[in-house]
Amino acid sequence: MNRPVSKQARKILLPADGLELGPRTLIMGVVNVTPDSFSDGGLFYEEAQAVEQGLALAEAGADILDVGGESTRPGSEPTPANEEMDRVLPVIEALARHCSAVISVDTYKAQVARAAVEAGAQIINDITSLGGDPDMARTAAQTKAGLVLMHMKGEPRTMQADPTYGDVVAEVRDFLAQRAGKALEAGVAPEAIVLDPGIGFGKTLEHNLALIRNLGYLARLGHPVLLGASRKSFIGALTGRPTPGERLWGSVGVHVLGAALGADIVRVHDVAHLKEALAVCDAVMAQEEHHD
Ligand code: PMM
Repeated sequence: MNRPVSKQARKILLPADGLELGPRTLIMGVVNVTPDSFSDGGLFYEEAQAVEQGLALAEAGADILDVGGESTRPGSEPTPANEEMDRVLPVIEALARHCSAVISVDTYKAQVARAAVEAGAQIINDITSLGGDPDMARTAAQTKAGLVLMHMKGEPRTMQADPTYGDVVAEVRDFLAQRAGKALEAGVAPEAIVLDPGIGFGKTLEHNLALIRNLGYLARLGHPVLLGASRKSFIGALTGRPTPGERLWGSVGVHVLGAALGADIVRVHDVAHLKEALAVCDAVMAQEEHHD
């Protein structure tokens, strides 16, 4: 395996300093301020609990905290923007004040994204890749926030109803290349864009596995790559763990492998265990590979 192209030293441009990328894989810790997320639904719905959770993840070594106020689990319904802002803005403000991790907001609504950046977020994590709100590309450009573009087929309400692709790896890559082009046209800096294959979003087990195996192929588009596979159901299918909270070891395994295959950032619920696993993985992957 060649050293992944994505692990070269570079920066993601953000409103403040920017985020250094390189051989060390960055960890994005998940802070869901929702009553119904698949993985931790309701656990951190209260503001104080969500802030406490974010601070604990930062303490455990998260580089980024991803704060979300709308569940995107399969079958879920959209949350009104006002309600989403009531959930996420106080949490973002508190985390930005009390810890040094970069804050990202998991939203596809431009209005929520703009308010979140004003509250201290520096990255917009848009699971619709600019498809959910016509104003999102302009908002990302104007705020100068980092922008995660994620692939999803369909929408959360219906996405797991028999997703089909010709060549899933090529289709996801082409989709993300096209959406990155749309962001660039709107004035987003190329160095602000991160690409994510969207594990579990309109994908079968086989689709997810093919996308993870080919993270390096996605990385060759030239943007940093994010992998979010934490506790997802394909891990349950492979390990025989029906409960999301019991999928820790499968999650650690897939993110270590993803890091070796080219992910620059991994989005997870359990930071401490993965931090140690990645320290080992990154040290090995930083070595020269011999070719005879
Ligand atoms: N997965 C979830 C939510 N947001 N954002 C990105 N960029 N990538 C993901 O894979 C992703 C995401 C669903 O998981 P959660 O409900 O446990 O947060």
